Amino acid sequence: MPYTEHLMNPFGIDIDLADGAMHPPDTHLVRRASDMRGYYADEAALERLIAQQDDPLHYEVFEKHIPEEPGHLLLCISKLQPGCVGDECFMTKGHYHTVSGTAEVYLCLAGQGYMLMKTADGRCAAEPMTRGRMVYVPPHWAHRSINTSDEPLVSFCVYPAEAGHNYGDIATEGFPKRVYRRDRTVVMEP
Ligand code: PAN
Ligand code: ZN
Repeated sequence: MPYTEHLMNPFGIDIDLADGAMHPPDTHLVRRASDMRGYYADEAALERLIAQQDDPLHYEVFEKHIPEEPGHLLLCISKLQPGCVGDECFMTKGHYHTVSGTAEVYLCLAGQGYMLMKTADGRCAAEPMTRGRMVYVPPHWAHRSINTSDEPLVSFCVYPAEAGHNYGDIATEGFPKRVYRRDRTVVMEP
């Protein structure tokens, strides 16, 4: 098929670098505290948060519609709220890519935290995230953002369009480390 038959038109979008809003996004994915059952160490603390704060917003992903086909790049804004479940810092679920040999670039626009990464064979790495810092997630590394600050952790993410998201393996395996805030000190354990 000649490429002209499925040619996509170029486009631009505006991104508010301070608050992470994309104008306009095509899809807006919302994760609430109740979507995070099974991810935090202190399950009772998560249930208290859900009950006392009416199931608060946990994180959002703003995306553009781009074909999920090799050659394209998917892009999104990831915005993770500040807070703790017990004393464990708010985090995203985390995932491997379904096509696990696909990488991802995260450019942190606001906030502070970590990109926690692990491989299926047990390696673990944590890269600090702060405004202006880029984190490269190589192929085969599961990845999760963790917010250690008092403001939203906002990142711009780009990855191959065929990557897909595998949440199941991380939901089962977990990550080898957790990040806590105790007396305003950030602690990574074990
Ligand atoms: C990101 C993540 C986003 C939300 O766009 O999807 O930060 O985190 P979870 O997907 O773990 O819920 C990305 O890594 N895309 O591939
Ligand atoms: Zn990813």
